[in-house]
Amino acid sequence: MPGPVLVPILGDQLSPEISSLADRKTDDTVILMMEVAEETTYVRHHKVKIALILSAMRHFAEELRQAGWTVDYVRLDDPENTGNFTGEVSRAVERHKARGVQVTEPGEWRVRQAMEQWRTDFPVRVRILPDTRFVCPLTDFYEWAAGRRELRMEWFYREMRRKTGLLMDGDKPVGGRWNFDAENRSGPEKGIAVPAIPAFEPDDATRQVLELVKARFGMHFGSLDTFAWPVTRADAEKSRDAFLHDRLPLFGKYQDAMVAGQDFLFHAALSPAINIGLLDPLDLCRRAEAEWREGRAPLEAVEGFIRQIIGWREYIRGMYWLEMPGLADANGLDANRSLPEFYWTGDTKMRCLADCVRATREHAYAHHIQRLMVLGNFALLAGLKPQDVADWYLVVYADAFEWVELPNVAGMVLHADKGRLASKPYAASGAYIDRMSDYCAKCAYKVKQKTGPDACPFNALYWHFLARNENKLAGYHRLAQPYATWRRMSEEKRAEYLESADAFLDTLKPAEPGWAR
Ligand code: FAD
Ligand code: DLZ
Ligand code: SF4
Repeated sequence: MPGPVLVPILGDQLSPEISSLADRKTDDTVILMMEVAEETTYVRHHKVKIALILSAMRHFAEELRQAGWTVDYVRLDDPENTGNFTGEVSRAVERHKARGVQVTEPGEWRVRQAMEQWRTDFPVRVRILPDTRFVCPLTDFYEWAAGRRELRMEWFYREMRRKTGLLMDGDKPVGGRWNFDAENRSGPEKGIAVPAIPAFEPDDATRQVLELVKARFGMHFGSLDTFAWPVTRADAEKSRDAFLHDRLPLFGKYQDAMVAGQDFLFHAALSPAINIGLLDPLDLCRRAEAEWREGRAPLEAVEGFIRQIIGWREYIRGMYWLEMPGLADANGLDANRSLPEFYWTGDTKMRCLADCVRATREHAYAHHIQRLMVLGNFALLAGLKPQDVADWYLVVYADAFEWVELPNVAGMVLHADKGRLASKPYAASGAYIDRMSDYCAKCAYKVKQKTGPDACPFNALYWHFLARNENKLAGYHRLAQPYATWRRMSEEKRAEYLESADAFLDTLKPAEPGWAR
């Protein structure tokens, strides 16, 4: 009798519809799930992220067994555990006398390289299948990108709308427009009632994992005290439904707003569940569309939400595979300052940054505009090294996998890819943060003051950034106006900005090595 086919399922492939299982029968297949040291420490992930993934893996193994599959589950503390995917798949091929290995492609370049090696190193046939949980197959993305001078998300997004039929009226967008972003820009309004997001009490399996993480990864960044993420499909679906009913209607309006202490606002907080496979992104979009069709959510909110998923998320994934491996080393603006320590400790007088780091430490989550316009904007303006910044984002967020983290950091935030992804850097002074948040009123710095030790540091850093990158960025059409303003300033004014920024940058204490790797 030939042995079974071995199907390794990775920690972010927790979907019953995963392509590696699509043509398999339960009586001829062994599913392999592996908790391995290399994945838990290739960066020193936030404790919450490790707990989420290991607990979700254990629950998924149970879900598969209930559905009749044979699951071979290797735990982190198994004494025979080799500590990496290759070692564990190799051992399992031997253990089960498998006649072949069938696996869905991984989300990270690093793992893809290892898997390619399996084809030559293992004594059995290895099939690597496309990940069909994405709307746009990579081959289609490469075709879309080929020959285009500019790869803009907006054009790609329209293709995805046509392909899925989401929010379409025949071949026209519903409401006569593709994009309702102009309606989605409110700052925080006093007294807005923000619905709480569902919190899930850890069950026995999760409690065991929390103990394991405390014991083994206690020195990693982050707190486990408020761990409440969904780790099962059923709980992820409860989270999804709560978002669709309670928060989607105001998602668009407050998408760019920031309120101190309100860590989720009207955001979905579903990215961890989507990225590890507990929720299907296209199904989520169809449900969001139904909310609009049934009159329960306005078009601008639903369009904005769907754009994030079939637009940004898919586009980011395509760009990752298109630009790797070079993207990991890109440094188009020659930014070389080390990551300041406050990214890990939150110990800074800048209230916006301190609040974003606090939320990140507590939940392994910060919402998009905090990641982009506070934490990311600071990294851009201060000229932080892209690789330091990318490591930080990969460590601290529960939804962080390199395919989605790196293009957002190197492309969207730091312009390290020289504008392949975004048409201009998202640089902003304190005025933007003041308009979109309630941070500045109680900050130790004065947002309206431009220079000097009491001035909001973002103000002088903004001009410092533009001045030091003038030869690289002055030609950008969308930066013409700020550069014209800079040139109109008196010599003294310009010198005052640059001195003020330099004095602030000199106060930054670099992080000790060892936080991320
Ligand atoms: P919502 O604001 O409610 O958005 C809905 C969904 O849209 C998200 O769940 C997500 O699936 C998708 N989405 C929105 N924006 C993006 C985007 N720019 N790229 C990809 N998907 C998007 N997202 C990750 O999933 N993992 C990451 O590691 C990650 N790193 C980021 C790093 C930086 C510097 C920036 C600026 C953004 C990053 N994002 C990342 C994108 C985005 O910030 C998160 O997806 C979002 O904050 C998740 O929270 P939410 O589910 O409440 O999202
Ligand atoms: C992130 C992560 C962690 C912390 N641990 C594991 C693990 O022990 N086993 C596993 O299969 N996957 C884990 N993951 C997710 C992987 O890092 C992820 O599947 C790869 O990076 C490919 O995207
Ligand atoms: Fe942040 Fe500046 Fe506002 Fe302080 S004043 S919260 S540093 S933007």
